[in-house]
Amino acid sequence: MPKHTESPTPKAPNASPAAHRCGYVALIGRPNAGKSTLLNAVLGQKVAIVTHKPQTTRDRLLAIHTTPQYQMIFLDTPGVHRPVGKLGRYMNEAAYGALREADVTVWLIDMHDRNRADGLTTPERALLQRIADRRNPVIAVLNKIDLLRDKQRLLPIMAELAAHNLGDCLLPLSAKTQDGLPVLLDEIQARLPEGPAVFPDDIVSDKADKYFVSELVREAITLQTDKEVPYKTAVVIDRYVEEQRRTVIHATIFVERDSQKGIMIGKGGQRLVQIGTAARAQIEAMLGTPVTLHLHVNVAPNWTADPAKLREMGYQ
Ligand SMILES: Nc1nc2c(ncn2[C@@H]2O[C@H](COP(=O)(O)OP(=O)(O)OP(=O)(O)O)[C@@H](O)[C@H]2O)c(=O)[nH]1
Ligand SMILES: [Mg+2]
Repeated sequence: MPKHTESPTPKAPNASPAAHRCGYVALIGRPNAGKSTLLNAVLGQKVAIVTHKPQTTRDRLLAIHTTPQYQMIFLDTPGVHRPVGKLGRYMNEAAYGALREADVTVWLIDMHDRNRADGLTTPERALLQRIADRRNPVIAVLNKIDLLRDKQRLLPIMAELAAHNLGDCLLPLSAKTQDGLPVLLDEIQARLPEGPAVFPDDIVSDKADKYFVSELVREAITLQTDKEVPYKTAVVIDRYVEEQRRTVIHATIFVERDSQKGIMIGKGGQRLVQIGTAARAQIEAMLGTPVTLHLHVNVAPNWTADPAKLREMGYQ
């Protein structure tokens, strides 16, 4: 998670050399394709939470990779999926919005998707239509090649993408091992518009520490609960006090039903303690200070279906 997370004010255009490039890069794909893993790999630090479960990312996350030659403003997005309720639609819209905004689209395709026969899956074909409708450059990343024993399996997908005019840049890659990452950065750079940096070079994200804290709690919950619980959970930071040598944080975990609250707390409060311990370790690593983390669990009936409640949970 980034050390510099104050909300940045975009810089006024400056007198960078003409060859300097800057632009928005959307990371788009189905849930679990590896978008957030790729973002963290590019930035060399944990900015986005990652789990093995689909629909981990809930909202658009802006994160910035700056070098002397270029500034890439990445938009990590929720995986495009068949939406359930208002939250699902909100998540898809966040992805489509980033797609519209971006100068370059990086489409991640999960080569380890169990639903794949040959070529693209049916949901990927639906996404292809959306992506192909855009005029901006598209880089198709065939991700998780570290898990792919038979590299021939890349070929039908490459042929299908080429048949839809998306064959300009097809990159087999592993976000996990970072195999192929330098080539990807070169290809993105080549497609960015020329222009000066938009953000100061020490800014990594447009989100404040509080946001990353709530995400790290949600990551711990997603890893330690099952079935529908992670998908019905939101985390809201109630108090955030930076003392001289310690950060004291109070957060409320919202679920939709009493039964989910019971699961979250666990027998004798054990699961909540485990969630708190895991989250605190991550938060301390991010903030670089000791942390006291107080977690409370509350029921907000049907919050994933209610636009006003979604806003209260920070999804707006
Ligand atoms: N083996 C392997 N696993 C990967 C790779 N990239 C991502 N993963 C794993 O795939 C899972 C999903 O990764 P995420 O980065 O959360 O995927 P995402 O596209 O952001 O998913 P959503 O936020 O749900 O849309 C995690 O368990 C990652 O560790 C890869 O290149 N190789
Ligand atoms: Mg993600």
